[in-house]
Amino acid sequence: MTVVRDAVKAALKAQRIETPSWSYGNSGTRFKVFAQSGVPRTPWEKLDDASKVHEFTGVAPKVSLHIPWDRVEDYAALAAYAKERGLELGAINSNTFQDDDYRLGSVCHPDPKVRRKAVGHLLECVDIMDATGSTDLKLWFADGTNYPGQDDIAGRQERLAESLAEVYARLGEDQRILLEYKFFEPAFYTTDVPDWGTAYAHCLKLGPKAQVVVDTGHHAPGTNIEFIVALLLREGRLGGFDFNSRFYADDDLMVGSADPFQLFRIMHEVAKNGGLRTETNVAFMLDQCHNIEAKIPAVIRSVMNVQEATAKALLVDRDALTAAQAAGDVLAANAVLMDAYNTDVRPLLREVREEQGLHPDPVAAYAASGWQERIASERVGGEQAGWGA
Ligand code: PSV
Ligand code: MN
Ligand code: MN
Repeated sequence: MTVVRDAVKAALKAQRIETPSWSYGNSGTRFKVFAQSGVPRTPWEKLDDASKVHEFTGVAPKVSLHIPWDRVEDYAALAAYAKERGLELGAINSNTFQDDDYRLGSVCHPDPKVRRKAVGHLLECVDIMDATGSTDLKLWFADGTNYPGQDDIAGRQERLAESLAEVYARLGEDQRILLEYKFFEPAFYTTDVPDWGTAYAHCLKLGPKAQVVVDTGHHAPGTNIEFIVALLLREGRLGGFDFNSRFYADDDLMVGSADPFQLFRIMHEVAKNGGLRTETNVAFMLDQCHNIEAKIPAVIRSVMNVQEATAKALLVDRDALTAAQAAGDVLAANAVLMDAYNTDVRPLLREVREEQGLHPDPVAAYAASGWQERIASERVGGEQAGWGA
């Protein structure tokens, strides 16, 4: 039992969770953005906030950037700034959805000039990766159509494939494309990368440096996400996660808040199928917006939620599970999973943190650190970062 516990602790200490720069900025719905005090005004300040999440959790050293929201003159300097704070720059997220030119799409647009502009942006993102040392180019396309007949469905797939191939050819040795899917929004009739199957088909054509990203908020209600995870891992094409919670659509709420059991089921498939091994290179990223709650504590809480689900997944008695499955003992197999899920892993995680020299309660430690008060008083003037900045 101690051996198991030690192995679980070691796996928890080794796990890395990447936080998104946009979770630190102001965000909202199409109805209202509620500005908060102390919100970063620049990518540099977003890194300062991310460093607090890492300081108190010990497992969040990577930060995803979004271009052009995090545009700076000197990306190498931004990477150096991150390094000074114990951070690394993670995935570079492209943005081909905020220009007027993209009304009918970006890489799937019927006009070659618009496709050229979109591909140009993606290539620029790879240049930025060269400067920051980032290995992951995360692509999410808002492309699709609203009305039957609006455009040629297969033709758009062809344009997508051509655009992706050009970007793939530009990747360096250690760089990869993480292709994200979403079943609808902003397009409502067809979406050009609506599901894991479409993303997987494109990745297969591209080659081994293209993998699928599973954003947990991007599925139709009732979709069995853990099945997708198991399948992609088996095929070597699970590049990573964009973790968040949803009740309805792309809600981007804190991961593990709406359905912690689903998160556990996902992490069980990850753990069981080798997804926690460093060499499998699954990026555990958050993709969240904190519209009404305090941002840094929400990111800390989210990291902890992923850790709790991971700990429970690691506690699954695999031998007992395999034996029950082989014996066709449905109830016993299910009970093994439920036992792990119903375990209170918070004491174990407190121990893990103490062994790493951290405060056992990251949320309390952050609250006591005075950082929130400091940024609220110091970050005055200038424009707070938000969606699109
Ligand atoms: C839009 O749906 C989205 O939420 C995608 O999940 C991307 O990962 C994210 O925006 C950042 O571009
Ligand atoms: Mn996402
Ligand atoms: Mn999304």
